[in-house]
Amino acid sequence: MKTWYEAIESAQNVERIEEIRIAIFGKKGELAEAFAAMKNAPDDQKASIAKELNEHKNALGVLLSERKAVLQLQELEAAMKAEAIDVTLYGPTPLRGALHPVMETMDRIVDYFVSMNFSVQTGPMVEDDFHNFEALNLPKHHPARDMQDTFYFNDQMLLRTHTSPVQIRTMLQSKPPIRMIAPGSVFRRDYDITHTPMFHQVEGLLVDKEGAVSFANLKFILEDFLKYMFGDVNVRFRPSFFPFTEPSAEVDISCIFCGGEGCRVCSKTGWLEVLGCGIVDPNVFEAVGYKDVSGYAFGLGVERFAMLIHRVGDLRSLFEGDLRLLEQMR
Ligand code: 2NL
Repeated sequence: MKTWYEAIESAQNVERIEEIRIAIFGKKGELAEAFAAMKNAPDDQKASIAKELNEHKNALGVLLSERKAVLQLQELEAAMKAEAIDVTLYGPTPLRGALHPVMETMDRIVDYFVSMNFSVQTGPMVEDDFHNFEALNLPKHHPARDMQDTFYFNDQMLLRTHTSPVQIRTMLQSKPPIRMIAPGSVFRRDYDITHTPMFHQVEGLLVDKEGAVSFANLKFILEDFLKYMFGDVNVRFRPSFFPFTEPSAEVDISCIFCGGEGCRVCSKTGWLEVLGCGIVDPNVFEAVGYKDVSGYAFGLGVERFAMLIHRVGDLRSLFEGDLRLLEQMR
């Protein structure tokens, strides 16, 4: 009986405790046998043997359950350790989307003009001859219509070649004063290194009373805008021509790649052309029935701005959806 105490103390798992319990307390266990053997003992010793056996029975019972509890706890802890999940481990990095650089640039352009109290207008991409050409001082057989290779559906309907028809629609629908921009996609039959058949424009238009709008007003807002977009650059206005403005100008910024020293990007000129503008031609106002007004207008290509801001060399890389490029834009 005495050796069981040591056996219980040195048992290493619950299974072993159970074996020991059966060996002691089972039907054919050591206690049952010892009690059975008692009947062969002399009568005067029976009481003391029974007392001793009962003491062992109680003590071993307590010891067994105590040791079992300790081993159960140990086994539970071992199992929990083995099955534990480290919630601090990094999982696979989820793929995150991002705004396309062209849209991000467009948003930034729009933000500037919204801050200057310009409203944002949109219009249809499928336009008619009047809104896209006729009203913009581009009558039939005007050479500028050849310059703008147009996607025609028939002799009246076409994909807009610029966002100017939005300004025409806005002028037809409301009265001056007008302060608006028209951001959106436009379409031309061009596809080479520097042209895609669809690209994005933001055009601006301001109209007020006769004599209220000057070229100086236009110069101020465009200079301020270009410094907002490109930082501390120089801005210059070069005389140019557009059918819908007179006088007209093209606007350059000092080259952001060489600081104006002259490099490959600016063709050694030190300047980058970024937009076109001018004082709205009276023929445009006549086409929309506006009298005694003056106004300025401008237009820019968003892809060109995005390429300069992100220093992307090839226009096509903006359209190929190459993740190596897009991932750098986050
Ligand atoms: C460019 C030049 C320009 C306009 C667009 C315009 C619109 C109306 C009346 C007068 Cl409704 N003008 N738009 C004027 C000057 C230049 O765009 O280089 N765009 C990419």
